[in-house]
Amino acid sequence: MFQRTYVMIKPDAVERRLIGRIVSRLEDVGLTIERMELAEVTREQAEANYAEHAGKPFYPGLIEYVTSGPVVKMVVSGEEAVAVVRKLMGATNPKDAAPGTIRGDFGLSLDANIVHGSDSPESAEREIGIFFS
Ligand code: IDP
Ligand code: MG
Repeated sequence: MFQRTYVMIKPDAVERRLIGRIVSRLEDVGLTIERMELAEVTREQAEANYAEHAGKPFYPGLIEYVTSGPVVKMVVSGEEAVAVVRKLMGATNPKDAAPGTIRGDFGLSLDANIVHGSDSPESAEREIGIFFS
């Protein structure tokens, strides 16, 4: 099914000059970058995006981290875009992410794990609304 998903290159990856290589991986499989913007995430946007994790021990640090510097916000589309992006990203913890995935190749830290991608079509529409309103 044709889908849109929300992808975000997190602050550490922007700082490490990884934008081009991450966008290339999305384009390499044939996904379309529909929108793309370098921007700061507001605290309100971060809290809305990660609402499901509110109350967890890592939540304050997660909000702090994602608002710590510029990110790249993207709307990405294509056949099964949500699952395809999740596959390209790899496991949440870069230490568990397979080689060849974005997190597996570029990351080592669970806190700073390079990239965000929506986990369902419903999350995607909600997150696109948060970041592109
Ligand atoms: P996901 O990004 O693969 O969907 P989620 O479980 O939704 O993973 O967690 C959201 C983000 O919160 C992760 O990408 C990671 O940055 C951070 N995170 C998740 N679990 C932990 C943890 O146990 N410690 C620190 N940060 C975490
Ligand atoms: Mg998630």
